[in-house]
Amino acid sequence: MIPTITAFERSPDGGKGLARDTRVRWALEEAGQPYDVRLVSFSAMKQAAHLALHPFGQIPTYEEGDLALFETGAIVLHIAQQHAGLLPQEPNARARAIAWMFAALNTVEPPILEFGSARLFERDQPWYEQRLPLVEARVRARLQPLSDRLGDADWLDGAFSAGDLMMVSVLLRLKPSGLLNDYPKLAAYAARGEARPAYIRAFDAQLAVFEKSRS
Ligand SMILES: N[C@@H](CCC(=O)N[C@@H](CS)C(=O)NCC(=O)O)C(=O)O
Repeated sequence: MIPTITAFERSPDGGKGLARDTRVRWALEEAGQPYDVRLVSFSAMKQAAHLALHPFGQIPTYEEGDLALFETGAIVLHIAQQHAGLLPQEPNARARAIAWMFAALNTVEPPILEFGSARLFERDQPWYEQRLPLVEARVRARLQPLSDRLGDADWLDGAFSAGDLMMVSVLLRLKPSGLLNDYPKLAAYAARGEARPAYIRAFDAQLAVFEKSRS
């Protein structure tokens, strides 16, 4: 059965891959699973039909037969559990890969989101210049240990997994700030993720939606 995901009709990032449908598309591409996309406007996301799929009125969602999911962690985990290639078979290695997914979403992404929001929405505030270094320090407090743990390895724990897919997706949110460049091992790690053919297909597909919305 071909799943259907939702994505922004017109992504606020201009198709730079930051909208979270990109990570779901990437997982589906890694799995070799075709998918359909339903585009939604900001107003449609807050209406009953979409709220039935996503209680917070956001994208992406994932529908497959009787199953409807929201939250990229749950969606990518579901895809990874159903298809080969995103999680190791060996039970302990599989559990560790899932731990990295949680680490990406639960430990690394929150300060990165806070930093991004501060840079985007708080510039006009009188306290912006004072607050930003505090928020940035919280991001750095995650990046340095992550870089130390990665070391010179290509991926976080053996072969590429859904844990790397999620971690790279989260790190890429830092691109506009340039902060990742202070951590060359992480910058190279994120670039390795971006160079994967499945990522490129996912990125191109979400960019094509944005470009079509402008024509
Ligand atoms: N934790 C959620 C976050 C979902 C999320 O923030 N989606 C954004 C797009 S990347 C969205 O729909 N924003 C519009 C809104 O919140 O109104 C996940 O990982 O799926």
